[in-house]
Amino acid sequence: MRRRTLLQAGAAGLLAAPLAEPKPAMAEPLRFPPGFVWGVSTSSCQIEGRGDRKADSIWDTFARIPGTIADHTTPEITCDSYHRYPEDVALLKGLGVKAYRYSISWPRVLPDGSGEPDPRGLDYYDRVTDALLQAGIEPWLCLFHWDLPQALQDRGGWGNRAIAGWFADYAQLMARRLGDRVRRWAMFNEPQVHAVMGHGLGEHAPGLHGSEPMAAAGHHQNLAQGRALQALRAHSDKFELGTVMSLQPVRPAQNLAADREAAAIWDAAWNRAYLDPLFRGTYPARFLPLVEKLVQPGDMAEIRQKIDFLGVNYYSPMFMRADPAGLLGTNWGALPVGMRTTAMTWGIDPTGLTDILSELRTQYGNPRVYITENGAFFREPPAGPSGRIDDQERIGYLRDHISAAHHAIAAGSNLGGYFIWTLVDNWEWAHGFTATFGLAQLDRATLTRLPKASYDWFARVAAANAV
Ligand code: IFM
Repeated sequence: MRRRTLLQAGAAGLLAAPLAEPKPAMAEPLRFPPGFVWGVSTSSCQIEGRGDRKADSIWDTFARIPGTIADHTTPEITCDSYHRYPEDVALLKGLGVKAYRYSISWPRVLPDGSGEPDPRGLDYYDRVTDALLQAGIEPWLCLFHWDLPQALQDRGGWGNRAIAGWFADYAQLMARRLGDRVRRWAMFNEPQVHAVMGHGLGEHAPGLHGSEPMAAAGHHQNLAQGRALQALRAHSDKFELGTVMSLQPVRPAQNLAADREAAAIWDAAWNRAYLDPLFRGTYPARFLPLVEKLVQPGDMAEIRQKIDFLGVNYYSPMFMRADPAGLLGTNWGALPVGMRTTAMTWGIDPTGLTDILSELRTQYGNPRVYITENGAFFREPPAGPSGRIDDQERIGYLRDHISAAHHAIAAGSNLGGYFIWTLVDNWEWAHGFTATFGLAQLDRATLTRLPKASYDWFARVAAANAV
């Protein structure tokens, strides 16, 4: 069992109260400012399947290692959106959302990571983008959601500083190809998760362990982001450029000096090692010693870029404890007594979202923010006579977080939209298909998409706020 799952599950088992009865869905959805963007997010590796892709990503390689994926599945088929994207677009249209965040599979368009593109990969993203536009849905394109070409991992991956140039070249290729139709570009999705889970704790691809690979992945992603932002800015002044981070309030598991310090270290490694370089051109003091050797003259100026938006992915707060044997002397701690959890054993706390938005407002200059992921996995009842899964717990979770977002706007946050994670149950990384976050269920045998009650509910929220 994985470290995060094990510790939080243990904690939840001992301390957390059983899930409370979900409240009924909002009868009158909250009103958001005109122009507020409602959307849904997905990622290439989790939905596309291989299709006719020639080259592996690091997740293909990782999933072949016995014991890495909970249900021993691989991303070979997932939702087969490579072939079935018209069904996804039809679902989006039925939802009434006006924005869709999806990502490019870097190895699909550049099998070697750099050099010669594969026209089939580029054609695929043309088709998806055109289908979205025809349906009246704005494409929000993310360049990197963890599926690095294996060919680049073989050259050192995020441990090799040269990757910053490879990434900027790849970004330019995509801008040349899709820049006439795509205006919103996110450079990265959750660089901290990729660095920590993939390069520090070994629970995600590429399965590396330790603070050194973690810090190198962090700094080189930051640098790559800075280079790509400059390249895309030079390409077009019409682009809206940003990036997406997983931001989580970090709290001490117990009110002990050692846990308070563990929380501060983890806050630096998880949140501020990505926010501070981008907005301030510095690393936080508690993270700096890890990257000092890697930072070359000029790096921080390249990383500190003006962005048009910050994407915030929010699910839960974190509770940390001191652990001399753990990464950076920290480890996940027990959740507060009575805190409800999702089936991921992640604590449910919508005020964590308002806390994050308030920090961005007060400490980082109140940037334009979009919540680019929020959602939940709960054990679901089987489909009822209507054929719909009645996922009231998900509806309750979404309603409470949308309501927290509404509070943040009232408090002055520059929040412009909210995207749900995710459209259809998909391949949830090391959890395989065992963790389902979709507004629609995936029938794994037929690959049919079956909307759940939350799909209808979210359609009503979007419709009530349509402008
Ligand atoms: O599925 C992931 C997604 O890829 C990144 N953010 C969190 C989601 C749920 O774990």
